[in-house]
Parts: sequence; C-alpha cells; structure tokens
Amino acid sequence: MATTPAPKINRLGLSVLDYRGGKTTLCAGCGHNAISERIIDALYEMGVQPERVAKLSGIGCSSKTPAYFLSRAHSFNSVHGRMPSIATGAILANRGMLALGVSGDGDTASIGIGQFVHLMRRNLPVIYIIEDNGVYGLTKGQFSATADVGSKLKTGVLNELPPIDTCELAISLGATFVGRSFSGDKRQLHAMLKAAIAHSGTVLLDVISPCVTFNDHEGSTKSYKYMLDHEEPLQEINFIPAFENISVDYDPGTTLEVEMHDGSKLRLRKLEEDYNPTDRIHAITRLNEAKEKGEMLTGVLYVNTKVPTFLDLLNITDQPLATLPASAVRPGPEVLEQVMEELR
Ligand SMILES: Cc1ncc(C[n+]2csc(CCOP(=O)(O)OP(=O)(O)O)c2C)c(N)n1
Ligand code: SF4
Ligand SMILES: [Mg+2]
Repeated sequence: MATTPAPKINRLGLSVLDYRGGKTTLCAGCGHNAISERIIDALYEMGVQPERVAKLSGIGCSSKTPAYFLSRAHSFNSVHGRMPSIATGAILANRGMLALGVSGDGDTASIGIGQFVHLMRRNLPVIYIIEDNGVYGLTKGQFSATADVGSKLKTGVLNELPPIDTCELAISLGATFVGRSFSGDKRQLHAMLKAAIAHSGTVLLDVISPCVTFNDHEGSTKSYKYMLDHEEPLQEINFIPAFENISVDYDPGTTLEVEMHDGSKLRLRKLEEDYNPTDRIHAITRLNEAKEKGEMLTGVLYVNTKVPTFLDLLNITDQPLATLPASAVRPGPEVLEQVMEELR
C-alpha cells in the first residue's frame, strides 16, 4: 500500500505551511503575489522562527501583502509612507526581532520618501522590500515616482518626469546591502532574500513587480514583457547559509565571495567581468550607465558587511529593551534627582 511521504521540514522542525499566511486578495498574476511566495520559501529555508519576525508595511496593494505570508509573525500595517519609523521603533525596542518591511514604489518614493532616506542612512538592521510596479496600483494606476521617462499609461499618457532610482539613493545614503530583482526571476530573488536575512544592517531590495491590471501593456517599462526583454543580471547568485556548512570549489577570478556576519557565504558569479558590488562609486556609476542604455540591471548592486549598525552606534544592550525588567528600565527617584542636579 502506498504511503504518503512525510512533509519536508526545516532545521526548526517546521514545514513550509508554518510560513504561510491568509489567502491573497490581489489580482491574479500580480507580481506582488510571486514576491510573497519567495519570502515564504526564503524564511522557511533559512529556518527563521516565524514569531521572531516583525512584518511592517505602509499602504498600497504591496503593503497589504504581509497578510498573505507568515500568519504566526508580528505585524504592523502603518499609515501611508510611515513604515520606516515603525520599523525603527520596533527594532530599537526589540533587537531580537527580524524586521521585514514591505512597501510600494508609491509608498516609498512619493509620500514616504522623507522617512525612507533617513532609514537608509542609519544602517538599522531592517530588510526593506519595494514591490515596484511604477504605479499606484491600489488607487487605480497613476504614475509613481519610479516610472521611467517615456513609459505610457493605458490611456496613452506619457510620463515625462525622471524617475527616482531607489537603489542609487539607498547606496549613496549608506544602506549596506542593495539589490534589484524581478518578481518573475524566481532563482535570483530567492537567493537575494536569503542573503538579506543573513545580513546585519539595512537591506534595500527593489523588486520590479508588474501590475497586471494597470501597468502591464505595450509601452510600459514595468511590464513582464519589458522586463523579460531588458533584464541584465549582473551575477548568478548563490547563497550558502552558515548552518549548511557546504564547501564548494569556486573560481575566485570570476566569482566574488562575500562573507556575511553569521559566517554565511554569498557567492556572486560575475556575468559582467569588472562589476564590483563592494565599490560604492562603481555601483552608482554603473547604475547611471545602465539608465542611459535603457538596461534594467538586476542582482546585488552593492554590499558592505563592515559598517557598524545603528544599534552598535547607540551601544544598545544586547538584551532587547522590551525584555528588560522594570527595575532596569525605570531608574529610581535618586537617579532622576541626580539628572536634575546636573541640569541645574
Ligand atoms: C495619507 C494618504 N494619502 C493617500 C492615500 C491614497 N493611497 C493609497 S495607496 C496609494 C499608493 C500606493 O502605491 P504603491 O505604494 O506603489 O503600492 P501598489 O498599490 O502599487 O502596490 C495612495 C496614494 C492614502 N491611503 N493615505
Ligand atoms: S491593482 Fe495592480 S498592484 Fe494591485 S493587486 Fe492588482 S495587479 Fe497587483
Ligand atoms: Mg506601486
């Protein structure tokens, strides 16, 4: 008699079902749904305890997606464009959490730009994913600030304003892991998300994620067809988590190995010989050249594992503030008196 195979489990003994969320209410074929799937797979494979994740978002179809993965995690769906300040508060209060922010191009590059730039310059350990479709999907498809010059709406309206490149901005401001991917590039996005989970510092992943309802037609530069025709991957990405301890031979001439904080290894097999993702200036220059050529560069654009995080700079206690006893976080009247004395 045939027996049902036992479900696969990760190093915590959890199955992928433990990482799932509610049923999506987004349009069938929306790129955002594919990103949720990759997030589920990456967290499962990395063996992240679901209850250790803080899902944070703003407002938009993209910002709704944390409801569709990891039901067992903590979640905060904030006001439009305000996810960065919520993420900052959450991580300062509890550094033991893995902060996973999901935003949209509208949520980030329009109303939320002020908060975004300050998060990027602090190197706070937060994974910030932009599900980038070039439009405000939830409010029926107006151009967003990441729409390319010359991109066309269904109505025929052309965008004439230059786009904000969130990756270029993040690199120049100080984010320490910056990548661009495409919701249709399963392998690349999957590897990049796993590396993001291992990184200690601010991660910005701009994921081109076509909006099938408002921005997937001829003339759009954020459609599936456009991405398939113009994607220029910089590397083949291989991520080896520290706990897997696999040793593989590689050719240092064509492969760059980046050692992550926890001992995991990010192996980038260079498709473009002289691309160096550890060189900030080079990354910014190459992004600009790509723009001139009309290419959509994807891959790890910039990585730096040597910069102290905001938590290091603040010299915050190793024990999360949220779990310290009241006696440690509430100084007595004599301490208050001493502070007042110093101010007199
Ligand atoms: C303060 C405020 N202003 C405007 C809106 C209307 N609004 C809701 S979502 C949205 C844009 C969402 O676009 P994006 O972040 O790109 O998400 P998408 O739906 O494309 O995934 C806007 C302008 C709002 N909800 N709150
Ligand atoms: S409107 Fe666009 S962004 Fe929103 S769910 Fe539908 S396809 Fe996705
Ligand atoms: Mg959008």
